[in-house]
Amino acid sequence: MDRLCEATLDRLPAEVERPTYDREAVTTGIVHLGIGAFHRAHQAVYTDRILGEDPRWGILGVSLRSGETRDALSPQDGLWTVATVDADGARHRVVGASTGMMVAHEDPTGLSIRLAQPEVRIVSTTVTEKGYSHDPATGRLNEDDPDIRHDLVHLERPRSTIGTIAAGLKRRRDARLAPFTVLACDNLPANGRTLRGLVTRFAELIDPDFGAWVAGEVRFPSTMVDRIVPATTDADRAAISAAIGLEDAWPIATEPFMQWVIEDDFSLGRPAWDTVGAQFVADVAPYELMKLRLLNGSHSTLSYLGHFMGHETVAEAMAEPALARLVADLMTHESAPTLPDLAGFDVPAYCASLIARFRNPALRHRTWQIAMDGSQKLPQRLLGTIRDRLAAGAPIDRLALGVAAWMRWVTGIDEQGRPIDVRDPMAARLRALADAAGPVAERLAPALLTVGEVFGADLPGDPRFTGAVESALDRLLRRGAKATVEAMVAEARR
Ligand code: CS2
Repeated sequence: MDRLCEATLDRLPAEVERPTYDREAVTTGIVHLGIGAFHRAHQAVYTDRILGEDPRWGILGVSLRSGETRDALSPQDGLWTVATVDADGARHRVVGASTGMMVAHEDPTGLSIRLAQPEVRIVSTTVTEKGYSHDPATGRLNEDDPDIRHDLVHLERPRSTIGTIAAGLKRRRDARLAPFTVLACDNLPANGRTLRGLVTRFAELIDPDFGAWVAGEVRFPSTMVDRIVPATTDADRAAISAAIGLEDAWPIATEPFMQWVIEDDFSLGRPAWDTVGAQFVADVAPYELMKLRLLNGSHSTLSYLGHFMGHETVAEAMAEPALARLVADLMTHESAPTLPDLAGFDVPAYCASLIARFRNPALRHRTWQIAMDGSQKLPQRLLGTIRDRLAAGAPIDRLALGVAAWMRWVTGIDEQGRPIDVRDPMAARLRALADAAGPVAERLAPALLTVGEVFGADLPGDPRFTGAVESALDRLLRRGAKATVEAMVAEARR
């Protein structure tokens, strides 16, 4: 089978969407850090849709870790397929928004020089929650992070996301060029404000005047991003290549739904993403809370519990009646009441749409993938909701069960005594705490609650929280996830 590339584009079946603009005319207006599947199925698709009208916004994609994406897409002239799949079948779009790819650690200096080029007006990020060298509980820069410490001394060849952004900004400042806008596109609370704080603090540590310039001159709009994009499997590659009649080594299978809400705060302009489905607003916060708490908080809870029940995918977990009920009740009775009033927004309908999205039978979204990096996810997905519920004197039983399920997860042993491949920046530390405590809730919960980077100082001191988590963990350890969930759902029905 021939490879997808510029020369074979005209052999695509008529029903496959492809770039209708002249890719040769596209210039690089955006440098994106973190060219994983989510970015290539989300921001790159929105951007691909506007390049015919405005070719200034091509994307230079930067991998911060490995060269596999660059190596897979270079033979394809930076083209990839996004397959939108659901019960009705699959629709395909070949995306051409890439103007090139770099691997940061191969040429960190070259990358910062690239960021300083005047045509680059936006630097965006999808580096996942663990890519910000921050303390998840406070959002503050982790100044002990090895890459941060390296970059503070060797800013000419940065390793971290924060250092890379700061290096590009410093080159622009030194060259008296206006700064690019920094556009955070990760699932962090107030992601733009959080990233502004991190880059400003880093810059201050380099030079207080540089820090003041970043704080005063650089724009960091916040965004809410949403599209469920599972890691691509070999089965996806085979199905998508067969559907388009060409080999695509690096395609993506995703859901039909996509949403992007962006604060309209750009110093050097921005693509007209609102003409292709994105929304520009003055304040993203309500949209972000809604999404992080209703979608992501439910995702994490059902993934830990579902995995313990033996379900490999979200759709399989949602086929478990008691778990589906628990997730719906978590959204409706514990998370939704903490949301600010979004004028005219139909929260019950949104929750119903989330349940339908989770049930998508065509998406093999692994519970193990969502369970990853829980130490970086829990604060914005469950703990913020818990704080608001406690402040309102409201129950947190289902939220606490989600926290307890994470605690069981980080022990690294499942209900059959088999090892769990726990991926988390704090995995070793969490495992050591769990091993020292042993599989007894009254010791295990307090041990894990000592991790201040996750739980902060307030929650471990609140007996309503510690009691609810310890009780839920005890039930999980003694009775297992399935019996615990079924009992909680039955109690709620009485
Ligand atoms: C998921 C998210 O992997 C995870 O943690 O909860 O990637 C989720 O699929 C997206 O936020 C949906 O927009």
